[in-house]
Amino acid sequence: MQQLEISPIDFQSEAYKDAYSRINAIVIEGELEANQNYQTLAELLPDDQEQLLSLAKMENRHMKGFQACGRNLNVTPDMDFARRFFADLHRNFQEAAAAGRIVTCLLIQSLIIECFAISAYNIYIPVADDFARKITEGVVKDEYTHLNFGEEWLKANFEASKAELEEANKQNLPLVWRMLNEVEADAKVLGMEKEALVEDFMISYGEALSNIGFSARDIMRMSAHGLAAA
Ligand code: PL3
Ligand code: FE2
Ligand code: FE2
Repeated sequence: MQQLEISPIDFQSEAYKDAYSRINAIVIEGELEANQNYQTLAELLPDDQEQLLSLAKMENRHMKGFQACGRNLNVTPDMDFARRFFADLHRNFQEAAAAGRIVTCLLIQSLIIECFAISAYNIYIPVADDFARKITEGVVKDEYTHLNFGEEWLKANFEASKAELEEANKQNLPLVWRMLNEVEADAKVLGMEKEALVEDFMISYGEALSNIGFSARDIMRMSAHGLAAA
């Protein structure tokens, strides 16, 4: 028996395609930078080089998948917008890498960016077009393994990393709230609510901090950084 699916989203409307040109670009740029960040981490962590290079390769596949999603909807991603969107987080990662601050690099890429991606992709999947949904479902599975890499490394080095993690969280978490505000209007056009994104992010990020070894009290304090401004 065939079932009729009534979708309120018109994937070919000008409004949808306009919003998609920015969201799609953000995701493509995010995957590209993630690819570069894992290559950098592979240099900083020679013991884990092989694994990190394999994560970098996965990010490259993700980028290609999302480029195909844009093409499928006849949308040209606004890459200039996306580079500006990531500029602060990108600069913080590069400065940390140049100074050999591995803990900060892992917090930015494997915790913050991966949790941001996981929440965005999970919220996107139910409202995506069929083509993009299949791609995104495959991608989000990989992102959990990337988050897990960061969690495991930071857990194994928790006492030595704690102070740097707190400082890196303080510097970078406010950027996430600002970025969420910047995508709020476009995300809504795609059927994604900011409240759902924030909630999902908080859950993933809080769980990650807990797995690494932070107490519930630490997590509350750390997650609230910069939130007041959001
Ligand atoms: C690392 O593996 C991935 C980095 C990507 C970061 C993406 C952040 C996305 C925020 C934008 C919210 C809308 C998502 C729409 C999903 C296609
Ligand atoms: Fe990815
Ligand atoms: Fe990832």
